[in-house]
Amino acid sequence: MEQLEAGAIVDTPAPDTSPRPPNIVIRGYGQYYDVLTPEGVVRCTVRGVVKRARRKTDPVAVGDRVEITRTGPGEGVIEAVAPRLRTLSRRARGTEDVEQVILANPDQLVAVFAVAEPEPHPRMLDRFLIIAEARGLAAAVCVNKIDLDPSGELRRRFDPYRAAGYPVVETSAATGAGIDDLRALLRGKISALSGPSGVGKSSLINALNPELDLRVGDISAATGKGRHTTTATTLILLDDDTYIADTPGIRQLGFWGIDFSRLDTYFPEFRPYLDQCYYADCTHLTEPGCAVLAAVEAGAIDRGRYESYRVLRQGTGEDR
Ligand SMILES: Nc1nc2c(ncn2[C@@H]2O[C@H](COP(=O)(O)OP(=O)(O)O)[C@@H](O)[C@H]2O)c(=O)[nH]1
Ligand SMILES: [Mg+2]
Ligand SMILES: [Zn+2]
Repeated sequence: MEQLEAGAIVDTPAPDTSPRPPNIVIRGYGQYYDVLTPEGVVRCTVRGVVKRARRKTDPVAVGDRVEITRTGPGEGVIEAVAPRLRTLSRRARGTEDVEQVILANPDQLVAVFAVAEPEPHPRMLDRFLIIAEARGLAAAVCVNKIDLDPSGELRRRFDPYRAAGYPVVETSAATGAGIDDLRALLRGKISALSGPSGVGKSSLINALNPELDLRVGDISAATGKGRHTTTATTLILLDDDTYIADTPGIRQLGFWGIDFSRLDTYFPEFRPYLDQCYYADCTHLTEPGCAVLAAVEAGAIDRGRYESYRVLRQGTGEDR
């Protein structure tokens, strides 16, 4: 019983005031995890009791705060995992109900899109933001490749996100424009940088910390794990208490565990209208007296954002 307590990971979120072990898991390699400690990186195995404590989730994930025992120079064992405050996760392949944690304890999700090359899909951005909202994660938008938008016209597609209340930073990894704004957004937090392939996530991480030299255009270089990289996450220490992770795109994240009946609350700009609809259980699809539909008509809610809501609210299975 004593031992089980030590290894246990509990489901109840810990209050933010609980002491957090300083050691953080930054990378996983099968049976091994690299744990960043105040004295450097320690490669750890995991005590059996930690693995047995929970079978419906990864016992240890990148971003977990852990207690370790040292067993030799640069080597140790993970003895306990602190309760996770939040997770960015998906359903483990080939299972119905096992959580695969992409990143434990993220403070925010930064959705990275490019003004062009590749052409941005705002409806895809909406999906990232919904995943963040549903998990209680703060979200922000990074609009990269602004060097490809000399007139400033292309980036206006992201105006609705500012209007919805999301921080929006505009960057160019190529010229260095806006990198300080991005650095300020990230400061003191654990951020998941997520977005479609090719938008410049690796380039941005390099621009933030040129010593890293992640190979641009090659996801595997960021994780050193070859082909299995869509799910592997590496946490990169940028600065004191500032970490970033290059996390997979939306298809890999998926909508697992999201309650679509609460979808309207995942659109921050809908919230002021939600208690003004005529019907208390309004779905905001066709009902008369719907305050959300009225706001769309009046131009107070962006039509594209509403369209994302409509498609996901009506949709089932494949559409989602
Ligand atoms: N013009 C321009 N190209 C960029 C910028 N950032 C990245 N790229 C290019 O976009 C391509 C994809 O970048 P990468 O960082 O690998 O994207 P990732 O897949 O999101 O990690 C590479 O050819 C980069 O050189 C930028 O700010 N401006
Ligand atoms: Mg990359
Ligand atoms: Zn309504």
